[in-house]
Order: sequence, then structure tokens, then C-alpha cells
Amino acid sequence: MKKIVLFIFPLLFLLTSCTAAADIEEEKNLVIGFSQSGTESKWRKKHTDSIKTELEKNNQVLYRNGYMSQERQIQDIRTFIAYKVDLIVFTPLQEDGWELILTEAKQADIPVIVVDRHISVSDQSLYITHIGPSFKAEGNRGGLYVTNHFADSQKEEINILELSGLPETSPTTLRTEGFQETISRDSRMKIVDTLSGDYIRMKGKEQMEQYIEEHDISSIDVLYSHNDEMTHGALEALAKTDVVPGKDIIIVTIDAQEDMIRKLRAGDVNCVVECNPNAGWFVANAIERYFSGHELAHEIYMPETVFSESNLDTIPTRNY
Ligand code: GZL
Repeated sequence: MKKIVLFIFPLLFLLTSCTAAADIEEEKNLVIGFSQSGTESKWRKKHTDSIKTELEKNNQVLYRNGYMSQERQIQDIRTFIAYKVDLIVFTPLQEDGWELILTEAKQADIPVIVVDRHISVSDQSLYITHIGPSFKAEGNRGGLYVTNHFADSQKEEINILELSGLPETSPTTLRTEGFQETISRDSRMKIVDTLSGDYIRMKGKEQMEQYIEEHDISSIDVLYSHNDEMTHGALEALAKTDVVPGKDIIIVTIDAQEDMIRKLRAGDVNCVVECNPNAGWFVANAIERYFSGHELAHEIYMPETVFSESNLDTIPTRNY
């Protein structure tokens, strides 16, 4: 009798622990297709790493880089559908043009999570949630820095040059909208020109060099740049002039890459608005809740802040 107990008990233990391990293993077997829009900035690379690292803890991730091509992203998503993935995570390059491919995903009964930039679709059921920053609030924070900076200035006119990101994307549209909304409280402030750098350093530099050639840069009081990569390009262009960045021209930039925080500490720029790239936890949490049967909010905002000379000592290490 004793021998039987000695034999059965360990067998039962082995079977139950195998079942538990299988359950845990089962949780690991979600196959997720992740389509990223590109690798244009250190911010974007951190965004990709954050999502991949977090999802790969418990899932298999098929990652595709769209190289800033919507056509490639559409092909990538079609590949995920052919593979019958459990869920698709994608960061759209631009706002429009996703209706058809997302309808294909819906017809294949594959849920989609949109991360970072927004999409414009008539059927909101084509994605289960959007996770990202409040781009309008980022613009508001940049505008607030500028209005506070000039609050006691005797200047009668305050000329602002805007260096905007990729057209027809929600960060570009909303960063302009938020900034405009805030500076409109000071009638002296005016965006006298808007350049487009597509969020790319070299293009930001080229646009700024051309502007400097064709205009009197000394008449510009503020540069409002939609991302740090383009700001680096603009600073390279300004270095060839006698304009002192951070002093002759107040510079507001968005993302908060480590290399831009160094420029803030050096006084070369004045305000760095954070755009949080660490979407990984938010995406993984949304997936876990979705597959546990929870209803997801259609918009999940990520926390962000703003850095300037007033809080230099509290800026966390950026890791991007
Ligand atoms: C904003 C993101 C922007 C970043 C840029 O969330 O879409 O795209 O601000 C990146 O650095 O190119």
C-alpha cells in the first residue's frame, strides 16, 4: 500500500505541475504581429524596443519595420493576417489610408491595437484601442513655456518659426493646434513661417539652411520644433550664423531624447517637451486585459511632462 502512495503522489504532483506549466506556456503562445512605421529617430527606436521587449516576455512577436512607407506597412499587416496572428499592434506612419487593410484584419477576426499616431477611419470598430501621447497637450506645454518666457518682455512683436513634422500625421497636426491655442493668449505672438522637416534631422537642417539663406534669421525670436531630431539639424544650421541659440532665439523642442537634454543643460535650447516612447507596458497591459475579457477604453493616454531650466535637477535618465 505504502509503495502505491509513494508512487501515485509524485505522479499526481508531476501531472498537475505539468498542467500548470502548460498553462503558463499557453499564456506565452500569443502570436502578435507588430508593424512599426520606421526608425527615423532615437525616440522611434526606443518606442520599438519598449514594445518588443515587453511583448516578448509572454508572447511570440513578429516584428516588421515599415521604413516610413505606408505601402510596406499595409503589406506587413497583410502578412500578419496570412499568418493568422492572434493580434496586431501597429504604429501608423500617417493618418489616412488604413480602412481596407484593417477591414481585412477584422474579417479575419484579428483584433488591432493602434499605438502612437492616430488613424482616421469611419468604422471605429476596426481597432480595439489607441495607446499614445496627447500630442495637443505637448503643443500646449511648448506654447505655455513661450508665453511665460515673454510675459515680462517689452517686445511689441514676437516672431515664431515653426519646424513641423511629417504632414498629415496626428502629432504634427495636434502639436501645431496645441501650440497655436496657447500662444494665441498673447497677441504679440505670431508664427511667421512654418518649415516641414518630416521628423528627420537632415531635412530639418536643410529647411533651416534654406530659410537662413532667404530670410533675416535675426528677426526670429522663437523656434518651435516638433521633434528633437529636426532641432539637432536646425542647431547645425544656426551654428553657421552669429545667432546664439537659447539666447538670441528661444528654442522649444519635443521628444526629450538624452542628446537634447544635454543641449538643454548647456543652454542651447530652452524647453524640452517630453514625448513618452515607453509604450511597452501599456500595450502589454491592454493585450492582457483584452484577452481576459475586459472592455478597453478606446483611447489610452500615456503620462508625459516638460523640462526646462526650472527643473533640470529632476530630469530622469532618458535611455533614448
Ligand atoms: C510622436 C511620434 C513622433 C516623434 C518623432 O509620438 O510619432 O515621430 O515625436 C517621431 O521623433 O519621428
